[in-house]
Amino acid sequence: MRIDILTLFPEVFASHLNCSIIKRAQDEGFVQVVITDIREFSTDNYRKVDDKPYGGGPGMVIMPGPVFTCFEHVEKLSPEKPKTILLTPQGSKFNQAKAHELSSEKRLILIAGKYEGFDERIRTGLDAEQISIGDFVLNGGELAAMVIIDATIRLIPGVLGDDDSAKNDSFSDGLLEYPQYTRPEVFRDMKVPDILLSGNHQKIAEWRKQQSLERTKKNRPDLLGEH
Ligand code: 6GU
Repeated sequence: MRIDILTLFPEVFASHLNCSIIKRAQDEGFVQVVITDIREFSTDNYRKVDDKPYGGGPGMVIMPGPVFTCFEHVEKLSPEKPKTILLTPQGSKFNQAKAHELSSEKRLILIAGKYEGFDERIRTGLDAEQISIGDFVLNGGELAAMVIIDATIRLIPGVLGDDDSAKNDSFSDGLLEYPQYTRPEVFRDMKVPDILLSGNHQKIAEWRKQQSLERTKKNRPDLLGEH
């Protein structure tokens, strides 16, 4: 998969992309992530990319020119037709199902903007899906883009060493993950549940399912359709 990110803050991506699983996925050729600075496509002497909103009001709005030129430049860098995503708090909410959907794409282009917003023609003129990562406002779409690529890359077959480790994740069956334990058996008077030491795999599977259900009911009743 090729992922292009269009951003006004290219430097914020470096540390995360050079970490653990994402780094390995790139080194092993599962994914190529390319960052492009929208500001490089400003036609203004001062490299300006935003301006005051028509009709008045606070803040600045990202102009369509630099974003369209940047997008058209990046699109031509690879022959695959991309799926384009615009990061915005007005988009539809990202979740694990969407991560699975994106993980099977050959090519993604993610466009991150500032919170005051994009000129509406960026939404309507580019064939982009608008995605939000939750009901809160970030200063820019960069962290949202990182959340989306992190969740997506780990679902590309082969990226996680053990193919099963994504299957047991929270949300993969619509429930939160069950409790996990490792050594020691007793830590500060807190004991590992006997059932996990029993060696009875069927009983363990039933216990885990039950724990998943209880945890989901308590913390996320919305996932069970209970509000
Ligand atoms: Cl995608 N962008 C911004 N600026 N804020 C957000 C978001 C995106 N998702 C949730 N909050």
